[in-house]
Amino acid sequence: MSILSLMEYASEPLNIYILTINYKDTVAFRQKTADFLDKLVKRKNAKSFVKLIDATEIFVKNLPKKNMGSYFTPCSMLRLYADRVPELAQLDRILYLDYDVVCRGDIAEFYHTDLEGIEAAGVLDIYGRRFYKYHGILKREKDKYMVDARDKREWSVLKQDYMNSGVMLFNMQECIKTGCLKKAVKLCAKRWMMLADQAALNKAISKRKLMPRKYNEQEERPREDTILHHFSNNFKFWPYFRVQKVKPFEIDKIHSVLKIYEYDNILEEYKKLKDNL
Ligand SMILES: [Mn+2]
Repeated sequence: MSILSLMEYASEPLNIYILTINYKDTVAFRQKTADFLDKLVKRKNAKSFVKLIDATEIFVKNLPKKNMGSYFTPCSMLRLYADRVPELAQLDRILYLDYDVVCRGDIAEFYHTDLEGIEAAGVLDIYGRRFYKYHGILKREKDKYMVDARDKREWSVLKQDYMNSGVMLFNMQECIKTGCLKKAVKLCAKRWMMLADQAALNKAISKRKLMPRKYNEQEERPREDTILHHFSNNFKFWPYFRVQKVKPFEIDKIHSVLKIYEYDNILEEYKKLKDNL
């Protein structure tokens, strides 16, 4: 779904890397599927590609030990290993996207945002912005490294900087220079954290750029200007507390629970291709 939606709006070739591992009971992403997707994106733009990278070896050597039993799959940690994958480490920038992110506009402007002296650009986390007050009113050392590029300051009364890790634009060379991803992996090995990869990234990255909300909308429904819609888990407090999970490829739930119909074209296409995946 993510790739189909990206193809729909991309104004430039898409160089897509899928990281996977073959570890214990995680189901590895299949080469056959990657090959199929590669052909698919090339049909739209011959310069596009989808490449599968097996990071098992790198992962096993640096297990995020204290966070292995958490309810997120170990695959959610793979973004932290990008700097150890030679093919990725040589790139200037990487836009990391969760598999539950759907695109509804051109991401070129976001992708090309100025990252001079920045480790990563991202959007505030919908829950973190409420629950985690990293700075509060006190000015901390970290503030001087933060760049706020949001057109409106929708989510900030206090200085908030807790970013959602589902959409993150990494300046690879800066990340390698500061070692922030390695720091994040170390944190995951040392102690358990509820949102492991996200908490670790927020701790490890200090030179950050806050981007407008439209690049990672985490509410159930997208807004008019939303470019990347993230189907992250929503906490529901009424009438009883529960975690509502709807993923973009769950066609029936998208209709019945979220009552969203705008992705129907892409969903139709997805249905047709699904058997090849
Ligand atoms: Mn997600």
